[in-house]
Amino acid sequence: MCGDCGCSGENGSRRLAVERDLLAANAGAAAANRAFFAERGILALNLVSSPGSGKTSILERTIAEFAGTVPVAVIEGDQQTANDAERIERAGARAVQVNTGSGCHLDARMVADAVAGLDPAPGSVVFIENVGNLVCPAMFDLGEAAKVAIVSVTEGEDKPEKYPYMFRAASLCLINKTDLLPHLDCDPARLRQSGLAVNPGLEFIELNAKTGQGFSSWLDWIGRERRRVAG
Ligand SMILES: Nc1nc2c(ncn2[C@@H]2O[C@H](COP(=O)(O)OP(=O)(O)OP(=O)(O)O)[C@@H](O)[C@H]2O)c(=O)[nH]1
Ligand SMILES: [Mg+2]
Repeated sequence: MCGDCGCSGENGSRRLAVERDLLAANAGAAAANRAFFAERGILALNLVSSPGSGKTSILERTIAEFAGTVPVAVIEGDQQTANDAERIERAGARAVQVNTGSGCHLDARMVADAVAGLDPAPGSVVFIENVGNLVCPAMFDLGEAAKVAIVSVTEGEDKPEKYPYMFRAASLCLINKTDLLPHLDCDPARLRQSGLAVNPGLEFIELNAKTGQGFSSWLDWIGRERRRVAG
């Protein structure tokens, strides 16, 4: 069970009350974040996945593809280290690292603080790389326009059905590391079926951050979402 986020939900009425208060406070902060992004025409995307599925690698390549055309800022969530924020800055975008310590997810207040530091430009894209965890980040609205779930082909085809809350909360699923498919038994079609079983509206893009295959579809998806938030 989660040590500190209160997202488990089955340990008696006191725990349920704490959990309710926590999620209510988070919902207020998330609504304020969403209003901030909407006023400025900013697209905020919350990238969620298990550890190591390739969130930062996808962001590094996305930043390179957008260089000079789309302003990008990144909020990096990890329990410890500034490794990912340093990678993002080397890739050419501004980044703020949030260390959650024993915490297993970002919450909306952490994002509000990080956004205040970043002061993202109107019309920009703000990527929020959540802590690698397929459970708790599903419960926390950060004020994003959409959650993007990333699953790599090395993780197995049944992840969506095993972690349904995450894949239900997501609008898009990026199937990453497709360059490794020749070495694996994974069938991306079965992975899609697993995702659709828990979320019939889920969209999918197969890509890999190694060679960039599939990135044009991902960049098109972001472009579509940017036009949507711009009204
Ligand atoms: N072959 C291959 N390796 C990849 C791909 N994407 C990422 N990797 C590798 O996977 C490992 C983890 O990548 P990261 O981008 O750090 O993953 P992450 O999801 O940001 O990890 P955390 O932030 O620790 O949860 C690294 O060794 C990457 O080089 C890919 O498309 N193909
Ligand atoms: Mg990372």
